[in-house]
Amino acid sequence: MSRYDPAAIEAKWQQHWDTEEVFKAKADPARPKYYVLEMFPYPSGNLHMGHVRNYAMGDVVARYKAACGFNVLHPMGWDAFGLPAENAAMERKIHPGSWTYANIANMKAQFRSLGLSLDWSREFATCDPEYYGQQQALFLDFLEKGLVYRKAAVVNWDPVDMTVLANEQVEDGRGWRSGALVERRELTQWFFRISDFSQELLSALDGLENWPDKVRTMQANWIGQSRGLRFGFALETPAHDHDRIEVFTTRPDTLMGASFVGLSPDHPLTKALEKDNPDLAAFCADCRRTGTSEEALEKAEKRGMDTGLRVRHPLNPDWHLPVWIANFILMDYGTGAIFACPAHDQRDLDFARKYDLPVTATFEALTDPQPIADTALVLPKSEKVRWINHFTGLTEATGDEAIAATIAKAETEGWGTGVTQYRLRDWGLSRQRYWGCPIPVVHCDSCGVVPEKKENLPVKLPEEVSFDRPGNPLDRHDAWRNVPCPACGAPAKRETDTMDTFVDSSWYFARFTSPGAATPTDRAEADYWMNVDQYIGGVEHAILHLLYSRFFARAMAICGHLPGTAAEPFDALFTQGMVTHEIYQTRDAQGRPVYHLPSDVTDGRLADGTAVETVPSAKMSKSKKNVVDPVGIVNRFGADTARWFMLSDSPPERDVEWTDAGAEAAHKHLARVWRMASELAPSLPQAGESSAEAAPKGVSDAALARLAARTIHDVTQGIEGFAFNTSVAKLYAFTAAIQKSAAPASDRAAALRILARLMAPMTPHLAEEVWTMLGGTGLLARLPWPEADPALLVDDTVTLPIQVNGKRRSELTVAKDMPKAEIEKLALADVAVQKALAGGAPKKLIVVPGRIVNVVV
Ligand code: ANZ
Ligand code: ZN
Repeated sequence: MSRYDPAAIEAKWQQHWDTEEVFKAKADPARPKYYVLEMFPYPSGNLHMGHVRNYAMGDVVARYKAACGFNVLHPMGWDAFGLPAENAAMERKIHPGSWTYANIANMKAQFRSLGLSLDWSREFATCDPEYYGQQQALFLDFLEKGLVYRKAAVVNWDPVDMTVLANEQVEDGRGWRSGALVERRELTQWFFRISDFSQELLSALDGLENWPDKVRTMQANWIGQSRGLRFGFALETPAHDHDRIEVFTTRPDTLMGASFVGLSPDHPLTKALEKDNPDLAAFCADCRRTGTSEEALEKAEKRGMDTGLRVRHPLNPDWHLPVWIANFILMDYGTGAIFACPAHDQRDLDFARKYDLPVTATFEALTDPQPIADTALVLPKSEKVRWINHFTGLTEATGDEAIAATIAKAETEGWGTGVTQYRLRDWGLSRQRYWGCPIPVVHCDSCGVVPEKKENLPVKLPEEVSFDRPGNPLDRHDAWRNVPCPACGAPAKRETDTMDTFVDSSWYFARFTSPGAATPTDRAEADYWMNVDQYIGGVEHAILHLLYSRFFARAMAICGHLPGTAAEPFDALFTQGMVTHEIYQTRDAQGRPVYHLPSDVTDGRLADGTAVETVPSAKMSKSKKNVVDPVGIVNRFGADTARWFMLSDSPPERDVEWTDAGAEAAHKHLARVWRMASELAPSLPQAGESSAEAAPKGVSDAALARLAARTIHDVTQGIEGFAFNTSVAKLYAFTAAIQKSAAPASDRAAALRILARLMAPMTPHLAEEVWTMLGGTGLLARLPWPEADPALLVDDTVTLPIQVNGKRRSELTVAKDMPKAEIEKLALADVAVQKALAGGAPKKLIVVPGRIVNVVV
């Protein structure tokens, strides 16, 4: 070989690793384990650069930890259920399964070309019946423990996709995929009881020290703890079996500013009233046309309707308040009813102004108090304010003090209770789709909902289905639906809802510990491999996926499928930045952007000379034509270049911009490393450094040995600290120094062998090649991590500035223990000093050892 040929090199080493099963993990209680996991991909069909970056990072960690002596588990699989497969089925008339598995085959080949140190023997797709059958077993265990249940609930209904959407799948009141306006419907759905774990999921965040703070904060906000008061307003005259309205408030201190009591359109009392009030029924029907999310309700215009009912204020039975239905009140938060204090809550104020309801302030600012106009006086709870006739007798106090005093009063007098409320709601998992894990229950007319027998699992999806109509094909698949009841044997019907795909990804990490087990996990394997030591993925999963996984780990522990110590399944989490690329655009006659492929742009112009605008560092997106295809890059430069560049330019947590120039520079560098090795190789005695030796040897040149030690140290620190870009920078510098070194060939070869070992986590193929070319034996992938000789890390030189007549003119790097006389000699020989002396002798020459040299001329 006369030039760097990544295609040949990479195929060769991938083959070696494969045949020697280097990355196959086996539990071994005698060895410390390390489980590194990157979030598994959705098999869309092709890898994108974001994947390459994500998996390159994971691979650095996996290979490094293996070299450090850990028994590493580094698995990969496919998050394979979900809507795109059904959409493809509809568009292309092909079965979702065929589409999915074809994509997996394609992507797997792309994965393999990257040379990742993955244990493919553990691979699974979540749409494999072996996987989802175990998920059904989990579901039945959860059912037995009361961790999953059925209830009627108001849901977001996507009328085009004909499915229920989670709140976060509703964007601006529209379905995230269909774009259709979402409606509210009441359906009986399955729910995981995640809200029972709110407190626990919140407080355990404190222990996750190796998670990014921003992720912990996002989770905490999502769980949304509020402390407040729960109490009731007595109805003046009972209506439809209701004699009081329970409310939840976080500001009980403002009770004297109550203006009205508000009910959600979905409140049971509202529903009772609707029956004999057609106007109210019409109003509520209208309200239900918006989504259920807080965001949707927040944005909608405030609307309401007076029910005509009146309630008594708990502090004064003669004080009567009207009861309104208001569209901004959620049914599944608190009690679905509120008391409104317009003076101190903006939503209430907007509402009160619109319907001309009273606005009564209960406190005012200490300095320069203003009357309430169109802006509510919402003060932070910790600020001191002046209270107006407060029923607890407070005058100047903070909101927190007033809240505490109010709750205490309510509890002593017995009309209310202090409570902690969470925003987190139970997780609705029912989806009316085909391409998901069937919920393993049967509906029987006499027995009700009957769990499928475990020996009948997996409940497999039927193969022959049609997607020619919207809705769930399982609903119209009679052969599949009609089954005998598992309890009484009478004709019954299968549940046709399938599980939310978030379920599939909430426990895959546990399944990887024993992917073939006949139960969800093999406890010995799970006990050995759990927890995931390092989890790596995109920040877009910072909330739901991680929260659901944390819930699942707890629920699985309750059912005995995981040890209790795995309740927090991910010891450390790293969220990487995006891969971006410039956008090239021109404008059409209307001024709208027209996008151009990078390949059509040369020096900022199109072929016809039109100048293009450049948008820097934009997220890659097909519609903007700024996507770089990893396959093309690997074909052109090799996987090592793609990996090296993805790791080199930015800190891993930040975005990195893909540029052609950057990729070319990375490639050139790797080619240089290869060339240096190939030039040195012939001159070496083929003695061989064996892979059994841990410590690098052979660099006798003092400067090179020192730099090698320093590089080992710094690269190691970079990897340990997830600062791969700094490791790469040190490797660049080390390469340049070896190239420039005048040390004997054997020294430079030894230095290059160290370089290869340090590069192995990043560019594993080239590293193996260089190692072998320079006489290393065995696979680098099995070689221990080099250790720096601590003696060589001690810096024993010092740099002294040289001042001439008080001005810094030069500097001198000398050994720390160099005698004064020698330093004087060197200083006088300095070019700048000679120039200043102009042939004469200095008036004075002062050497302050370790600090400075002063010359007076
Ligand atoms: C009276 C009040 C006075 C309130 C005031 C706020 C300010 P967080 O902090 O988010 O928990 N609320 C209660 N249940 C609701 C529901 N189901 N839908 C919509 N709003 C609801 O919010 C709690 C506050 O939001 C509660 O405190 C209640 O209004 C409202 F100056 O009660 B407050
Ligand atoms: Zn039955």
